[in-house]
Amino acid sequence: MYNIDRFMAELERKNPAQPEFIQAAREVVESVIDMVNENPAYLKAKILDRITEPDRVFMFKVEWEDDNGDVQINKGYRIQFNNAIGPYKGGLRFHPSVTLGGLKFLGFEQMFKNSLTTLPMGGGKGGSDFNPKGKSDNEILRFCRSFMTELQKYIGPETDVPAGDIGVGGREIGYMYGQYKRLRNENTGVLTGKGLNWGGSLVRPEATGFGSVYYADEMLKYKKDAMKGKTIVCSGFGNVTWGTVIKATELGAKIITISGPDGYIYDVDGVNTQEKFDYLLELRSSNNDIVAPYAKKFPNAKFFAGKRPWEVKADMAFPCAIQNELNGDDAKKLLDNGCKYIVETSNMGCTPEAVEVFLHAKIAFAPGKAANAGGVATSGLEMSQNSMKFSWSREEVDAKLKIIMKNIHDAGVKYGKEKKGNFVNYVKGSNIAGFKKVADAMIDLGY
Ligand code: 2IT
Repeated sequence: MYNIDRFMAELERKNPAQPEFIQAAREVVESVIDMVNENPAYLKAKILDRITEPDRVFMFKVEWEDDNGDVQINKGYRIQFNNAIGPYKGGLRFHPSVTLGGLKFLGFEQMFKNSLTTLPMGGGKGGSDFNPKGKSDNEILRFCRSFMTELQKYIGPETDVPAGDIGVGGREIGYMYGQYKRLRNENTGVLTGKGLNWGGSLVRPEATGFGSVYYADEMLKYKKDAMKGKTIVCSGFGNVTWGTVIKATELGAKIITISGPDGYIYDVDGVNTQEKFDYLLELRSSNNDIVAPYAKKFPNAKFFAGKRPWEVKADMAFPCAIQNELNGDDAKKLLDNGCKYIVETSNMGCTPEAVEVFLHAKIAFAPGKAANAGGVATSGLEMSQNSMKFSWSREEVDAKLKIIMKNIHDAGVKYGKEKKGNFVNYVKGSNIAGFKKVADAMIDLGY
């Protein structure tokens, strides 16, 4: 029998100074421990011990030359967490906050998220502490080349398929894919998020945000409610936020905030025109990592320096930026202001205290590993198209994404609906559904 306190103490002892990994693991273990303790096969297999240990971790040096001719040195990582249900799959994050422990949390989450998508993908994650902020296009090119020169030793279309994450978009994927081809002389789906002209899939750039809104739509329908007319506070201003505002606007909701590391924008008119959608992409590709210029461009919008958008009154909240961006006090503020739905679109965007506030208040809370799975699901669809050497239409990919998000939602209801009343604990439900498939596969495969 597993005892949660003993198990977590041992996990912390074995993984010192990795608070985000421990946070992610604790949430999953809390959700599944009763199910594990009731299943002799899981206990015999020591499933919790095995599933919390990554298969392997690569750490490497990335040397590159900046525009002044100076040599720069960064850390590079790839974590192959678990491949029980398919090749390792997950993004690459380029951000100064990247550490081994941070990537282990992301790889761990990715394993269950990928399981939820219903597609055959294992869990992986990687990246670098490289900071794209202020870098020239040539510097980004040289960094990506050097990064891939080492990474290519560990990946492959049937082994491990990286993609983008924070700081890694179409441009970076292009530079890395170019280097992979130069070194290996092969055209394969070794990365996803590729450009449309060189093996990418329609809808992949929008997919994380679209998927999150499709998931939210299912959650609302389940409560006999609808997106139409809802006001939404959203954080971030990158790729994920962009997809979210486009789809939420299409479904008749109004996004009134976006944010950056410098503060947030309150746009009373809504972030709801093609000009504003396009401007988000412009802000991102400027590499300045600030959102303030939005208020200059659209004078009805106001910029609040150094603050987060959770103080603004709205019906729904979509954290779309980074882990632990919404804490317990923010959660209370949202509830005091009448917010009814929280759709965690960033990975582990809410602290455990915030999640506790939402669940205690029996508010509909969609956890990131379920709500944001549309990105990697569409990566999975990109892999399928690459394998077939064929491309689906926008409508075909979008229809598949929609079905996948509905299935992920329904799995959360199946395992998370409380026996009494109508409340669905999507955290517990999604953790159990994601875990079960990986754990059962691990047992089938032996050790
Ligand atoms: O967090 C994520 O799911 C991603 N960054 C997307 C990963 C992928 O392989 O598309």
